[in-house]
Amino acid sequence: MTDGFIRECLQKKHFYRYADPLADVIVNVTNEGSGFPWHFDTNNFTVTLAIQNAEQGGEFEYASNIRKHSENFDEVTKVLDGTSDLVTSLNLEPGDLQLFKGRYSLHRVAPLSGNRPRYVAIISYVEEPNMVATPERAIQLYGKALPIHYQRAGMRADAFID
Ligand SMILES: O=C(O)CCC(=O)C(=O)O
Ligand SMILES: [Fe+2]
Repeated sequence: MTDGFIRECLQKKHFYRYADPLADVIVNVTNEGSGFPWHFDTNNFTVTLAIQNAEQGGEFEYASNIRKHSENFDEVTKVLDGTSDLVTSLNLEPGDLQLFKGRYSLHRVAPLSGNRPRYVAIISYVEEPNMVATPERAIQLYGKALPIHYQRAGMRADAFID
């Protein structure tokens, strides 16, 4: 799989690998009792390669382009309350490659159960070069921020390292 192939599929003029060292290429591991809560991505495009499914649950659910034109809080609230009719549920099989625009589409991994963890590889792309998450976002998602996150936010990196 090359960046060129993905770029051609998405037909984007502005297209770069996400430069965030914690989030550019990751394997998402989800175990029994958890999932991945409703969220929007920071990056524009995500390529997901399904590796292993859980025994039950773990579907990928999304509300397509729900905040494309505005934050659309009323509809977002319905999704969070489980009363929206805008949600699509997708059951990916190992080997499936998904191209997903997550910045404007609220999405989650539904809670899963069973002994087998769910694995997916995720490669992220953005429309601006050298883009990384804010320190707050990096800590929310990955439990830590690196010097590059603080530097890009205009903070002294060494002021935050233990
Ligand atoms: O595990 C997945 O299928 C998607 C996870 C996700 O939404 C993300 O990492 O932003
Ligand atoms: Fe996401």
